[in-house]
Amino acid sequence: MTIALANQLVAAGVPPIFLRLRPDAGVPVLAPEAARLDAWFDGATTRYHGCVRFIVDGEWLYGTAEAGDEDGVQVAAHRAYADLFHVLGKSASPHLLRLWNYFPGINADGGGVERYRQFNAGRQQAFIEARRSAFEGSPAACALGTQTGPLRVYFLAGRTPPLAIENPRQVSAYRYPDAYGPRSPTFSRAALAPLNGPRAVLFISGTASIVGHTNMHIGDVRRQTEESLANIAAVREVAAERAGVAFPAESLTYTVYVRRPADLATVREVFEQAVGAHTSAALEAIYLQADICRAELLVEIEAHGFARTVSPA
Ligand code: 3EB
Repeated sequence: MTIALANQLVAAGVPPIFLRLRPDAGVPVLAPEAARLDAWFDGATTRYHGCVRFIVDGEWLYGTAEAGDEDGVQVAAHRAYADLFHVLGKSASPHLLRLWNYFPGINADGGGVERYRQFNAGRQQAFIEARRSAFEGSPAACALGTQTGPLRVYFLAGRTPPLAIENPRQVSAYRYPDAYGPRSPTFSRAALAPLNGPRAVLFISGTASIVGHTNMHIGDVRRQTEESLANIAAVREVAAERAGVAFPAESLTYTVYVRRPADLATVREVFEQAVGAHTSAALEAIYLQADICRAELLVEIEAHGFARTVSPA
């Protein structure tokens, strides 16, 4: 996929990972091909509730919530999450694994409070009202800034609760101090879910250059990329302990968000050196232009992958 096409897709609100569920295999298959998502959502099985459209296959539920932010992004986030929790509450696949959040002006001022922080307030409130854990056990997620469009929240849920994984190098995001906003972000660093097989799927949340709760290497995109990859390595290691099987860097599928298009070559060089330039991880990674949720951050990397497990995750 070209970067220009990827940019158009994000601007259009299409998520950078396209899930295609195969009821026969019972496992989600992930690929970076936009056409697959379109084909998937074309099916007659699409259902609607409020601002959510979703499909189910007996195992997985995949949906999209869209909310305009005429009344501010806090209200939009609350509406999107309230509606998606309503859908999940009536579903046999109620357990969120992974969310992708996209909305414009993520670092812009929303009337005294940064819009990302307003988003966090609406999101956390909806989790609490739905009696979902807004802290330990939150789903994996990312939150990126688009150029235009409504808030779009894409979500994948399953029949069994995933195992939430944290990063020992980082303060859990749901425990960030309130210097980063009155309501903390609601996500875990990764979610690990068992599949038939026995197999497991690992979703690593958007991962940036944060150690503890502090932004590292301000202005230095090379070192920010290295720090993000060090954080992913730490999450992979915890996931490996929990699953009883390794998740090597080159076995994962990555989406790399770059704030400034001019940084692409540097980010790519660091990333490819880390995973191996000739690996499928390097060849299949997609790079997208997006604003990162803290103004100082220049790059964010997310990943997912599968492993054959010895013992159930
Ligand atoms: C961070 O670690 C960087 O608000 O859902 C990464 C992943 C980030 C998810 C979210 C935010 C989110 O805090 C930003």
